[in-house]
Amino acid sequence: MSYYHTIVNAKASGAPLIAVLIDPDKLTLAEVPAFMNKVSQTAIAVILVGGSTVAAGITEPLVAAIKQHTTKPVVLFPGDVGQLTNKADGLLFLMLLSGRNPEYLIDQQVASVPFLREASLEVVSTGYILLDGGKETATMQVTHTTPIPFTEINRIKDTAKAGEFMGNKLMYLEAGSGALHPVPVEVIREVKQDLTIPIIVGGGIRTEKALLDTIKSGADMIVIGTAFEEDETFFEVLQNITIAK
Ligand code: 1GP
Repeated sequence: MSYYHTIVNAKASGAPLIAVLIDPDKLTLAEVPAFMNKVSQTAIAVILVGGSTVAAGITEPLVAAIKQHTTKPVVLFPGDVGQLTNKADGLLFLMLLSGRNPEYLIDQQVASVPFLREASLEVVSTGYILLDGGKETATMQVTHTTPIPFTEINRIKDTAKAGEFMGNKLMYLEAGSGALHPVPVEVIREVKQDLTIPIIVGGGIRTEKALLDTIKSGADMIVIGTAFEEDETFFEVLQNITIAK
């Protein structure tokens, strides 16, 4: 099934998906089998691959290795056009709506077209809103943009709604990789009420409570990266919780 429809179905059913984010800069090829063995024992439904500063050429062999260990959709979450590979199943076609840098609003997207035109990836238009999770992140440094504070709820909502009006099919609320504070429940709830498209939430979710709060607040897909990188026992948290809003 299309990964996009898997997310749409999750929204309809009220049982959000959990996605693991694998950063090609942090997981080596040799570590893939053991890591994917852990993933297979959990309710993780989607595997995202990407990062802000990944060297060209290392994403493709990593995705190929991951695909040897899973039938779950592997979806690119790229920081730039150099991370594209047709070995994956899909692509979050991101626009950095919180920023005002044309490089990440249109230039990278145009540059990707010659590759994507020939590729078989499922490409899904995704608004990407960087929020201030309390820590300077690589995304901020690379994109030269500033995140929106959690307190500016109307600005967050208006940005997300503008993305929906412009045709985004998914909206990603991002507190930043390794954020000190994940996206607050109130922010997710407000955006959720205002949009018809599914909402992805990630950044700084590293405790069971943060995960449960994010589930209850109405996120349709929850992305976790750092928690698994730093402490693989976090996989056990996933085994023990009921994933329903
Ligand atoms: C980052 O939202 C993802 O782009 C995941 O964040 O690494 O903090 O889990 P963490």
